[in-house]
Amino acid sequence: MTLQALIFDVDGTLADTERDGHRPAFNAAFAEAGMDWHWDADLYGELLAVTGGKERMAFYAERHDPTFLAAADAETRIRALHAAKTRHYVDLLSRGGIPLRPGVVALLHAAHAAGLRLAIATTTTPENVTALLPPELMGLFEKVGAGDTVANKKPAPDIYQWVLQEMHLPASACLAIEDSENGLKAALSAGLGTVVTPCGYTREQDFRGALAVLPHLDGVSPGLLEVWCSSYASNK
Ligand code: XBP
Ligand code: MG
Repeated sequence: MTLQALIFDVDGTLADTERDGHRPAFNAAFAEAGMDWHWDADLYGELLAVTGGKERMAFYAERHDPTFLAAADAETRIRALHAAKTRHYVDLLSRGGIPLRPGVVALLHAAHAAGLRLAIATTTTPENVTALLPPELMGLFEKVGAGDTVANKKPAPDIYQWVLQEMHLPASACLAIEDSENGLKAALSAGLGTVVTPCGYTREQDFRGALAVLPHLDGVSPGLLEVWCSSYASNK
């Protein structure tokens, strides 16, 4: 089937946001709440095994601060910490904290000009997407599947399935663009051909099953994506 749409992951794919964006925002929320949690760059790499900020905090607490989780108000505290983290993250982005990765802007414009439909499938909170992308790029996306839109975050296929349903498209007419193994698993489980462009934290991960693994999106054209989409369909 001909390629009709591209579905983009956000964190790591559109911008390398984890180490110098999400991580300091979590740490600022912990400090503001008077907690002694601090996630250094190595520890944060391990915590990325779990997608979703609230889920990541619960995962950390399970291992490093079980008494936190045993308290009756643990869930409320995680929600409050997450709201504070989102505020810090959005603030950091509004100060121009994180640039988009090479080739992203050109590919989005070229794909749109070529008549491809565009969507987002991410684990992050919707406000974080709007804060990262300038309005002229945000306006290119027809659907934004983000955060708690679905119950199960990546590597579950749910967010991709939600986007496909919203766009009334079969997986065979779309390609996913991802940066991580969890993201690749989610997209493949939804039946999507997937191109991976690893970022700082994900370079050593297992990308078996990807149509291509690229250092960046610079030079990637809609025509090339169309070729990969057809090869995925014919090899299925
Ligand atoms: C990235 C994530 C997110 C962010 C934090 O997912 O795993 O959890 O690290 O976002 P993706 P929130 O690469 O699919 O965009 O704190 O807003 O959950
Ligand atoms: Mg990602």
